[in-house]
Amino acid sequence: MSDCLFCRIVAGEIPSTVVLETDEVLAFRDIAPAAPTHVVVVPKEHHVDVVALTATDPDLAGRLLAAGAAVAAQEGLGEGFRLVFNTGAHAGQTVFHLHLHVLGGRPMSWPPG
Ligand code: D5M
Repeated sequence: MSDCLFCRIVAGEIPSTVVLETDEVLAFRDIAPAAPTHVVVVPKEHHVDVVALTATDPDLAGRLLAAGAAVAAQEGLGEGFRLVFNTGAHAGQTVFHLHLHVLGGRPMSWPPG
């Protein structure tokens, strides 16, 4: 999808700071970090959200989670981290290409805002 921001990052048309890449997923630093470590992990294939991905390819959803865990380990987040799928406008999703937020490096509160 040529008008999708994260498809364009996957295609290399928009620069990003990549921290992990496989055949299927790309992980890069969030441009507006909400924590000292903030990485987004995206499937290279376009899926709108986690509902769409689990409906069509639940195995890839599992591998996306594994990539998120690998990023957390690589980033040294052994004290704790958060994996977040904002899903839909009410949840704060602004980019409608599925992405897993990996957040860490500071204590976090609950519930989220
Ligand atoms: O999260 C969308 C996230 O995408 C948000 O945290 C900012 C991030 N973002 C937006 N543009 C870029 C670029 N160009 N590089 C890296 N990160 C970016 P959401 O859950 O949809 O609110």
